[in-house]
Amino acid sequence: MVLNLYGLEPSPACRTVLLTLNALGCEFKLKKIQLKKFEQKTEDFRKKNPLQLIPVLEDEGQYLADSHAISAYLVRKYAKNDSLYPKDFKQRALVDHRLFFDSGVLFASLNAITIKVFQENNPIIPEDKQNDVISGYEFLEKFLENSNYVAGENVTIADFSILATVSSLNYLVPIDGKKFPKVMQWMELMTKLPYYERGNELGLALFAKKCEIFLKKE
Ligand SMILES: N[C@@H](CCC(=O)N[C@@H](CS)C(=O)NCC(=O)O)C(=O)O
Repeated sequence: MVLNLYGLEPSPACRTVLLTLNALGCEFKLKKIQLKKFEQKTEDFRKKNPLQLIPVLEDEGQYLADSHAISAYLVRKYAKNDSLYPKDFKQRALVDHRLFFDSGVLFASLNAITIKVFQENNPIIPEDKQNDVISGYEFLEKFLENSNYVAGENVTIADFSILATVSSLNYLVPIDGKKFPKVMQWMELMTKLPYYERGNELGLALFAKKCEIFLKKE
């Protein structure tokens, strides 16, 4: 069964799903949705995701949206074991906490900046928006105080989503390695994953290039 992923590699939310798909070894086709051509705003795409955002996964004729929800679904349906999204209630509660932290805090702070920089074409990142990002880094540093990964001693989909977001944020509000050594260590650890290149690195390089172009305008 070939899955279709509607999205684009530079998009952090799409990279979360790319990490999950590659970690699971799922066969999939990337159906590119060009945001700069507003392909997510078409009537056809609205039928796939009423929120008109990428990524969207198509599996057996069903369309699923939101990178966190898609990743959880993929593990439940296709993983050989539950390590990426544990079935144990307490472990899962921790993973869910980190996923919601990404969605509600980290990704929200990224989105607030990318709207300004990419959509409004404004190269100046307001201080309050930078502070929101730094406060997100502070929480993440705390989460990593006593564990190698963001939700314990094993890699989970929470690492995928937070990595996709934070590695992108790093190009907009650089992470201070002296203040956030655990965050830096964890990011380095994540680059060792065998599916890191296909899941995050390639798309992140495109995202970095985009940041360079838009921020250079100052
Ligand atoms: N919570 C959603 C966020 C999705 C999202 O904001 N996607 C961005 C790309 S990273 C998008 O589609 N932006 C297009 C737009 O705002 O029109 C998820 O995790 O999938």
